[in-house]
This record gives sequence, structure tokens and C-alpha cells, in this order.
Amino acid sequence: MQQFMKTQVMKTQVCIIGAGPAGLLLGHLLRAEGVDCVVLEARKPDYVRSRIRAGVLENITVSLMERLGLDARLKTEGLPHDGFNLADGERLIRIDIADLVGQNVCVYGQTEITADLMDAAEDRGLQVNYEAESVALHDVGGDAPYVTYTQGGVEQRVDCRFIAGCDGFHGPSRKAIPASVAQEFELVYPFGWLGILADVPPCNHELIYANHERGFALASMRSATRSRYYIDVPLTERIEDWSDDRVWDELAVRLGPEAAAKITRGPALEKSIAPLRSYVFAPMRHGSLLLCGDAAHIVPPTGAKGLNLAASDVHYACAALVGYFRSADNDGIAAYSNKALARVWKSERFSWTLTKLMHRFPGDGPFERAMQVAELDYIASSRAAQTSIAENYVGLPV
Ligand code: RFL
Ligand code: PHB
Repeated sequence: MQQFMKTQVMKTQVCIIGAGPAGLLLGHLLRAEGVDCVVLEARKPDYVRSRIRAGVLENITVSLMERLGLDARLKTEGLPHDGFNLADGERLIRIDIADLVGQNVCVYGQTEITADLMDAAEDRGLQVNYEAESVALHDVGGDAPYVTYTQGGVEQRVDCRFIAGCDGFHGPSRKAIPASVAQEFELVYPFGWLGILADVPPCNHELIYANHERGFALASMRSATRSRYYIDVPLTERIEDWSDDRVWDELAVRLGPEAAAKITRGPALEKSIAPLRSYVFAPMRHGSLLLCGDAAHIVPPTGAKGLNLAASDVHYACAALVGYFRSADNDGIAAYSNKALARVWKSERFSWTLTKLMHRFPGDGPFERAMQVAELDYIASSRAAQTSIAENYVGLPV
């Protein structure tokens, strides 16, 4: 006998797809403003918690956590950084962001932000449905969109007024916008970043971005006892070929003798290679679907902007949605895409510029290298140039 499984239907105001930082932040902000929402996430909670990614927070990200009252751990464990360094051979250029623009950045892992948001979800009445399979968006061009998925073998349907696509670069949301109205801008870089996380003290109290003849290196951290380092590698490299020792040896060469003398080696807690890409999808809204974060754009990690852009998108999206539900004001929704994209493009520019300045590209010759040296000379000698870098690094106004 054939079994008929009934589709379970729920109604909400905003259906959020993806429980990364964008989706969780938006969900919490909407709940705090009294807007009904549900978050659908493809993965298990443990998987979401364990993703190691960003480490540097701009003010916008910190201020959203503050606004939610979820910044207790960030305040005690986050490391305020007043500057960072650009290294080229023997030379170390310190960008004193506190002196130049009177602000700082906060070193606090994306993993911790995600944990803080996940841990508070139940208390704040934020419903997150994990292991949602085959999520599909329907009727996004109209006023009554809906989302279907299956969970534990049961078909589910969410009827809503808006869908927030916070499902990262590979999620289904962006693909629900018809190609006829969309534009894509993309640059794929000929290298990836190999990252290593280890429970060892950092080699320097501030970040060092190094341009060495063997390639790029970044010394970063998560705490006084946990370090995060990166080197760039050709896309053809396989992580299996990079023993921990080989990574530490390469870092020591690229970061230079002074930093190398202070590197403490240790077993990798995590080691992986991530490709680098610049990507923008426009528009960021179509009908009742708003895209936020990596679902709409990707930056190379050199400027530490990916997570922070997700936060600024969410800030704009939340204001637009609250305006709609509180005051029937559609202007914020109509303006969302242009507003978000204006900031996205500036972060794309900064991330691309810093990537070009600090990496050796295959095919580059003496002219391109001379341009890097001239640019670094200019930065070293010009407060105006340093101020521009600092202003972008701490994050442009929202
Ligand atoms: P996320 O974090 O990718 O989250 C998307 C969520 O959507 C879920 N999902 C689905 N859910 C339901 N149905 C589906 N079909 C789904 N498909 C996907 C996913 O499981 C996931 O939970 O996107 P979000 O929220 O927009 O956040 C963006 C940030 O995660 C990202 O920009 C940064 O991590 C980028 N990034 C960095 N950004 C920085 O600001 N500073 C950094 O130092 C930095 N380092 C990095 C990075 C990204 C990296 N990778 C691997 C992409 C280092 C790495 C290695
Ligand atoms: C990190 O700590 O993971 C990190 C810091 C700065 C970047 C990229 C990644 O630009």
C-alpha cells in the first residue's frame, strides 16, 4: 500500500536560508525587533560550529553583537588591535590604525561569533531548523514566496512574506534570481591560501601581512595561546603534501628572520587550502528575496572583509524588513540592493588592491614588482596613504 506523507506547512514573516553568521545575525536582529522568522540550515549544528574562518572584526560586526547584548565573551576574550603590519623583505610598515583614524579592530574568531549566536538562539526564541535538505525557493518575484525542504524524511513548506538568502556562495538562493535580471562580476586568483591553526602563542602581538619572493604569508591569531597563519600556494597544491613541518618552514622563510625567531611550532588543529576569488552578484534583491553575505559576494581574505560585509548587509536588510513590517514602508526594501552594493564594491576594491600589493602573481615580471615596491615605499612615507588603508581596514561607515 502506498504511504502518503502530508506536507507540514508553517507561516512566518521572514524565512532565512543558512545559519552562518549572516543568517544567525539577521535572525537574532529580527527577533529582537519583534519580526517573526525561521532559519533553515542544511548542516548539523556541530558542523556549523566547527568551521574555521575569519578572525578580524570591524566595528559594524562588534556593534551588532553589542546591540543584541551578545557581546559578553567578545568583550572579555576579543583582542583589540590598534595596528597591523605590512612586511616586504627587511622592511616592516606599521599601520597605526588607532592613531590614524581613532578606531581599532577586534580579533575574535568567526567560530566564536557563531557559537555565541547559536547558544543564544533558544533563549531568544530564534528557531533554527538544522539538517534541512533540498531547500528550494518558490515565487520569489511576487508577494507570497515560499520555501520547501525535507527534514527527517518529512516534506516541509514555509509560507512567508520575504526570504533572506544567507546560504553562502554555494547555496540555492542566488540561483533563484532569473539570469535575465542578474549580472555577475568575477575574478578568480591563480593561488589559494593554505591556513594552519595551532595552540601556540602568536609570533607577534599584531598581524603581519608579508610579501616575500617565495610568496605571501600572514601571521594572525585567535588568542594569546592560539595562532592562525596562512601562506599562498598554487591551486594545484594538495593539502596532503603539506606536513605541519613544511608549513612552519615556509612561514619562517616568508615572514623573515625577526618573526621567524619568535614562531612557536605546534601540531595543526586545522589545515586547509581555500581558493581566492572576487565576486559580486547584482542585484542583491529580486522581488521578495534579499541576498546577504557570501550568497551575493566573495572577497579574497587579504582585507579581512568577508564576515564584516555579511554583517553590514544584515544591518541594511534588518532595517529594511523592520521598516516594512512596522510601518508598511517599502522604501528600505526597494533601496536595499543599491545601498548594500555601494559598500560591497568599496570592500571589493580594498581587498583586491591589498591582494595585488602583497602577492607575487605568476606571470608578473620586474615591472609589476617595481610597482609593488613603489606602492609600499609610498605607503611607508605617506600618512595620507596609511590613513586610507587604516580607514578601509577598520571598515567604512554603514
Ligand atoms: P557562510 O558562512 O558560508 O554560511 C552560509 C550557511 O548557509 C548554509 N547553506 C545552506 N542552508 C540550507 N540549504 C542550503 N542548500 C544551503 N547551502 C548552504 C551553509 O551550510 C552555511 O551554514 O556565509 P555567510 O553567513 O554569508 O558568512 C560569510 C562568511 O562566512 C565569510 O565571508 C568569511 O568566512 C570569509 N572569510 C573571511 N572573512 C573575513 O572577514 N575575514 C577572514 O579572515 C576570513 N577568512 C574566510 C576566511 C572564508 C574562508 N573560506 C573557507 C570560505 C578564511 C576561509 C578559509
Ligand atoms: C585570520 O585570522 O583568519 C585572518 C586575519 C586577517 C585576514 C585574513 C584572515 O586578512
